Amino acid sequence: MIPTITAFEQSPDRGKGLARDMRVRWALEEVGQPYEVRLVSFSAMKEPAHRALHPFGQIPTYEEGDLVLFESGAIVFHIAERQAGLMPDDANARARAITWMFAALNTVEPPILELVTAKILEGDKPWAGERLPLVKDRIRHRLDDLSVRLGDADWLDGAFSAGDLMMVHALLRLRPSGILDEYPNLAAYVARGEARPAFRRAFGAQLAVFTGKPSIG
Ligand code: GTB
Repeated sequence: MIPTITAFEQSPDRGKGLARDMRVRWALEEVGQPYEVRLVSFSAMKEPAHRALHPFGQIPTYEEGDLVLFESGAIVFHIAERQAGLMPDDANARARAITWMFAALNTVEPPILELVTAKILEGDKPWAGERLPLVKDRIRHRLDDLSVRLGDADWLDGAFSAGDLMMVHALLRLRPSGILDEYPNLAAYVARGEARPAFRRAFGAQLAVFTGKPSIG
């Protein structure tokens, strides 16, 4: 069965792969699962029809027959559980890959999102200048540890997994800040993720929504 996902009709990043449907597209590409995309406007997202799929009125969602999912982490996990390519066969290695998915979403991504909030939503507040360095330091605190753990390995725990997919995508959001480049091994890790053919296909498909023509980014 071909699943359908939802994505921004007009992404604020102009299709540069930062919106979270990118994670789902990338996972589907990694496992070789064709999919369809339904584009939704910001207003349609808040309508009852979309809220029936996503209680918070957001993208991405995932529909496969009777199954409806929201939350990019849950969707990627579902894809990785059912199809080969994103989870190791060994039970303990699978558990560790899942751990890295949670680490990406619960430990590494939150301070990165705080930076986005501090810059974009709160950048004009009188206290923004004082808050920004604190937020950046909280990110560095996480990246210091992540960088040590990754060391000179290609991926976080053996072969590329759904854990790397989530981590690379969370880190991508940091690139404009310059903080990622303070960690050459993490910058190289993200670049390795972006170089994967499945990433390129997913990126091209997301960009094509904005440009109106197929592209591989
Ligand atoms: N925890 C949820 C998940 O992981 O699926 C979060 C989903 C979420 O934040 N969705 C956002 C959304 O629907 C799009 S991805 N926002 C509309 C709304 O809440 O009304 C977040 C996002 C948006 C834009 C960019 N960008 O342009 O750079 C990057 C990421």
